[in-house]
Amino acid sequence: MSTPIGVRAGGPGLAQVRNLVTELPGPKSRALASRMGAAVAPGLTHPTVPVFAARGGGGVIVDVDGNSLIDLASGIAVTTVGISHPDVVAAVQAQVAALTHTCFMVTPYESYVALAERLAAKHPAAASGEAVRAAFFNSGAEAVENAVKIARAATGRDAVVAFDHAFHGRTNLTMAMTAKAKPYKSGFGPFASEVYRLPGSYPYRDHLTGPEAAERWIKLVESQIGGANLAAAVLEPIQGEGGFIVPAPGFVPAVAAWCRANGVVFVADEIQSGIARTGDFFAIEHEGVVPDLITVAKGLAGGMPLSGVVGRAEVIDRVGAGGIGGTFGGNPAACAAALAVLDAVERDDLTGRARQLGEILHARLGAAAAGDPRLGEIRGRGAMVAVELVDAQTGQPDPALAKAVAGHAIGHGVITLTCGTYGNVLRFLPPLSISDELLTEGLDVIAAGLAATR
Ligand code: PLZ
Repeated sequence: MSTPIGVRAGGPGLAQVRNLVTELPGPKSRALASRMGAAVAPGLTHPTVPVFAARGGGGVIVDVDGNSLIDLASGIAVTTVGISHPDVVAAVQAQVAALTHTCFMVTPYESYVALAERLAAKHPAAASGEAVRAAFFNSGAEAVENAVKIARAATGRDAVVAFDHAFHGRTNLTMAMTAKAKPYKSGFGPFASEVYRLPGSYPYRDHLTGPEAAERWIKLVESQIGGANLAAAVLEPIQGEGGFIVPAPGFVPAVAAWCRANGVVFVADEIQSGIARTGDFFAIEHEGVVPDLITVAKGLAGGMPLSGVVGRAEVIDRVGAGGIGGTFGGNPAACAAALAVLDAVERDDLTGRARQLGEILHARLGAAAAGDPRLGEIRGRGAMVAVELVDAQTGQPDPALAKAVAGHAIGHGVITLTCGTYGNVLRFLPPLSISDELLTEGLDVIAAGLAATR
């Protein structure tokens, strides 16, 4: 089993192979699942086959029974550099030994500042010499909340527009911005006001070109919200939970241009798509668009909780001292981890690696789709790829098939995720440290699962 050139697999001592020594879940996982059932809130999403993790690294998770599973989920795009990447582990260990916490707003420390500098340099606005600044928080939802606060303060306007199929989090404001009622919103209202939702671009289902979808969106904004009332448009450049929807070419640039012309803050929510995942550092780079604000989280700190807003100083500087922040935001250990992640991304060319993995994903899934009309569309960029599963006759979404294939996969030691408004999308977010062989083996299991359900 080879490790990709230049990529450190992480998880020292873990063989990068799938190796099943018990049925899945094994006896220890079953015992833990029963304790989980008694002690943990059932309102959390829980896997249909709960396999409890003990160790991990590279593309492998070793469970409590000693099974080695192939990781095609990265804990929802978090362990992009691999679980327990050695540089992340070393950086965190050194940082917690020196400083666990001071609160950046009480006694600042260098790692926070260094991370802000590094991320600012990666914001597309920095390329034209514009000043860019950053602020750090703990979760993705918190980053989105703060982006909206910044946009409202900067514009003096209230309205926020989000898109069909969007996911922005589970806090009150971000629930309002999230599209899907069940399980995310039903029973949890009332929601934050002045949040509007409009259709974006979903070429597989709306059959519109990018400019057509943008024209529809602009007309709706102008007639239903009013450009002068709109503080921010918040868009995932590739929608995550919503189904890995890649907008039609031209849609995002047209929306961004309209925002710029109308004084609306354009926010790219890169919480799932950012940090080298799509073959660029930010997915928005592919669109050639300079967003005002970018939200980051997930892959940023290699598994440590950290999120942030990175954006044009002209916008961010409009919030007065004390207006944003939080006790734990930008914790020293999380910032140290993120600096190690950025080093690994640059040193190991992880954007290039994401593109290589994307080629394997598209090739293997494309082969599975040949002669199988249930694979309606394979889409995504870099190592953020999904297949939308549909009924072969009607073309209607087939969530049962997605569930069956994901169930087959976990039963055979491959961890995947489903997503999509209709629950019919199988998504792949492998760690960028996975070997070609391990990814291919995982995708062979998916192909076998598809064949078994035919
Ligand atoms: N914005 C684009 O993808 C998190 C969580 C799924 P938090 N999505 C995965 C789930 O069931 O909770 C996400 C995202 C985008 C915001 C968020 C929210 O990030 O760190 O979960 O708050």
